[in-house]
Amino acid sequence: MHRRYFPEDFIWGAATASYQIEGAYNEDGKGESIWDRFSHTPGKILNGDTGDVACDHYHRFREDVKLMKELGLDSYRFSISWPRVLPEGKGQVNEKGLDFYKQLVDQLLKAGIDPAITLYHWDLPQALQEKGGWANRDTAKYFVEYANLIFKELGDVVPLWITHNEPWVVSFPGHAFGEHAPGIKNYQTALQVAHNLLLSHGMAVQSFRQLGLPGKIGITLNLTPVYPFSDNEADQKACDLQDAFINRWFLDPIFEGSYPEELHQIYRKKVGEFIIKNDDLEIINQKIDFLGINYYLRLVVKHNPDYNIFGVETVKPEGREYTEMGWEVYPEGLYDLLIRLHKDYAPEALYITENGAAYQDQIDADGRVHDQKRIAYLKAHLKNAHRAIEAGVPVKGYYIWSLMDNFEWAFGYSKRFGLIYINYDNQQRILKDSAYWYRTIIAKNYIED
Ligand code: GBH
Repeated sequence: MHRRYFPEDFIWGAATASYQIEGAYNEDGKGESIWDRFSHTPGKILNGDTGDVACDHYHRFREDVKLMKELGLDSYRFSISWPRVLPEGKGQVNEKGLDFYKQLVDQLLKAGIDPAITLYHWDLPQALQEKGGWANRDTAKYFVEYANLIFKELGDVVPLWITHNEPWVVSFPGHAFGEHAPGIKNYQTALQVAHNLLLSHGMAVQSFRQLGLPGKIGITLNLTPVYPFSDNEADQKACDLQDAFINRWFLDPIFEGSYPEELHQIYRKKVGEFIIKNDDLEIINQKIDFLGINYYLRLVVKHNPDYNIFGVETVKPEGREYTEMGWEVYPEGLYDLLIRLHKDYAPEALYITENGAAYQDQIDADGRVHDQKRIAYLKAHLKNAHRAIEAGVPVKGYYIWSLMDNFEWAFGYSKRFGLIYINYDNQQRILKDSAYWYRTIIAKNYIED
């Protein structure tokens, strides 16, 4: 047995997002979000599920913080519901909504857990969607006003700030594929949305710097390493395009102040232009303190001219293990990704802000949830994060997705990612075996392999 020790100051965490756990969707003055609207639209979510109640975390956060403490978490990553604090998206502040987050932060600090706040994890105020949502450049301005409000309220005590979670998902599943709120299917809109999201990120970082706050600020991207199905030229080209689409379209502007030119050309030809104003790319290209990475799977792709605008088809390698989401378990991809990011972009620090897996969990006769597959998944990924650290990549922390089972977007409650099992009939929380396992890892600060 080989012990892989993590750095002394390594951050062990778990993550959630407001719409996925809070519930209380219309309480205490909260405004409607695009996810309220979307989930209340018949046919959009599996089984007609909604986040109306979810894990009822809004009412049970004290109990939940106790569980986090039991696990020994160093940090808890959660998001703020913009319409809970600004029901109209701008203007009038809902003090009760703000108060919820102040109390949550207070509880966390008392428990010795560092809050890590995501400002936007997809629940845009519906009132702003009525004005065009993220396709409207003004939304970037309102986002910064909202961010400033939160910075001023919590900036003294919160050490880690994430402007956006996965702008790729907001842009494409949300505005090109219609699978996520607001359910738009327009590729050109999606490109404008991606740009405005990036712009709002850059503007929020500028604001954060101006306020001179003590914490660190960055952004979280869903990054998926892409591998070619074969080494023939067409497949390699397909691989490169897919990588530009999902990874570099966001990494390049943030770290280099430019969009990948080859893909931009294709978009110009096949989709149309989106509006980039004078110094937008300079604004997007702000120095960030860290890059947040959400890693779940890899993609294997091949060239297929009939497939999509890039002529790229995703294939599922045979004989591999897949999670309940149908995502390939490929822990080595995390190592490859970290090495690549360090080499190509060299962020000052990296946090794995999400990693985890959905499996079909059940409560056994002994009242416990024996989620061995999840433990194996997490352990294998931690091993690869550790290999990257050994190779010199500044990985500073690791957050499991998710602290608890929750509303898995278009899949509703059918997919369970949690360390903590939620019985949605009675809101009972049950620590899965993976939660006990994680507790020992945190306490020891090493894994064995
Ligand atoms: C994250 O999204 C979210 O941040 C979180 O809220 C969510 O609950 C969690 O993960 C689990 O889904 O689409 O087949 O081409 C992850 C979204 C999923 C986006 C995989 C990229 C690439 C594979 N990512 N996807 S595919």
